[in-house]
This record gives sequence, C-alpha cells and structure tokens, in this order.
Amino acid sequence: MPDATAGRFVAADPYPWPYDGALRPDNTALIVIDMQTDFCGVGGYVDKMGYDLSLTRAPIEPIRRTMAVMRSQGFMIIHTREGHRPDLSDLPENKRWRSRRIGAGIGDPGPCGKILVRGEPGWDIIPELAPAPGEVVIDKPGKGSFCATDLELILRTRGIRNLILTGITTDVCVHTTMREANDRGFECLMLEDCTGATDYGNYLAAIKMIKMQGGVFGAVAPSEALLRTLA
Ligand code: C5J
Repeated sequence: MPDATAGRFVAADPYPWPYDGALRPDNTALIVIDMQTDFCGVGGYVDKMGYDLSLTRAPIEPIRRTMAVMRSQGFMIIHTREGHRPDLSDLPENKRWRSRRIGAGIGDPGPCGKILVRGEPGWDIIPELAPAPGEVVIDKPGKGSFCATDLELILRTRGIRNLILTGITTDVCVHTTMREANDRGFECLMLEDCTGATDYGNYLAAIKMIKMQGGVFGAVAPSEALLRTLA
C-alpha cells in the first residue's frame, strides 16, 4: 500500500491522485482532447447537430489556465484532433450514414469546410488552445485517442505513467480515451471543469461513472485542486 503521507497528491474523488503520490513533470502528461472548431465553434459539427455550444465551450478557460501552469512547469502537453483523411478512406460508412441522418454529414461541406476532415478550418484546434511549438498533436479517426494512433508508443517512450484528461466531449472522446488509458495501466485523472459534453446530464453521468468501484477508471478533481498541488 503506498504511503499516503509521502509524495504529491491532488485532492480528487474518490481517492487522492495519483494513487502513490508520484506526480512529476517527467511521468505525467496533460492531454487536451478535440478542442476543435468542429466541437465548440459556430458552424462546426456540434453546432450543425443543433447542440448547445455553451456546454462544449465552458472548459476553454479552465483548460487554458491549467495548460499554462503545466507548460510553465515542464509537463508534457498532448493535443488530439478527431478527423478523417480528405479522401475519407478512414471513415467507416456507418459513421458517415449516422452523421448524415442528424444533418451534419462527416465529409460533407459546411460553414467551416468539410465536416471533421483533416486540413479543413473546422478541424483546427481553436486559437485559444493552440498547441505550442513542439507539443505532440495526435490525429485520430475515432473517439479513443489510442485507436489507430501512435499515442501509446509516444507515452511509453517518454516514460509517462500519469494522464490528466481534459477536453470534449466528456461522455464520448474523453471517456473513451480514459477507458483505453486505464486498461493500459495509465493512472488517470479527469479535470471536471476542463471538460464538457453536448448534454449536461451525460456530463454528470460520465463523471459519476469514473468514481464507481473505488475509481473504476481513475479519479476526478476540479482544476483548482491540481493547481493547488502544483503551486
Ligand atoms: C464526438 C468527441 N462526440 N470529440 N467526438 O463525436 O467527443
């Protein structure tokens, strides 16, 4: 059992995170998931589906603050983008069909260019959270950040063991990534004010799911708690 009086912990729920207090810039990364115009900007994919953009825009400022502190302390910052190749060769037909049914066909033209297509304006990370030079950007065709990407190889090569998860959407890409990471043995923390969903009930449920069974996927904390630990 790790000694809970040693090390550095974030006041998280349902346990002080990380489990053994080994929280350091050389073993911990911040991952910022899909903060793209398509998910939180006017005219993007989420907007076209008719969801309330204020829910997916709410985490922008808390992420900006957290990222600035972690960057200044030398933590690894990783960004992800969901999107497909311009020839759509990595877009499953059923994913396209379902998106068209709801009026936001992936690969179809929209106000921000072709929806969820790499290189289009809507696919870009929003300027407020733009990656700094040299930061890792992972392009993923699906919801999870480990599926069909080199994320795991990069994390293992850099010796990263702890992942702090932020971004959108809580119940889809952030949750899928947290589950994938947890199954691979990474110690995960989700920052609850640094994430948002297209439905507030789903946001609350996604947070609650993490905390079941003693922290079945890891732990949850407000970004303030992390920043207090890092101060
Ligand atoms: C979705 C995501 N919701 N980034 N993607 O399709 O959560």
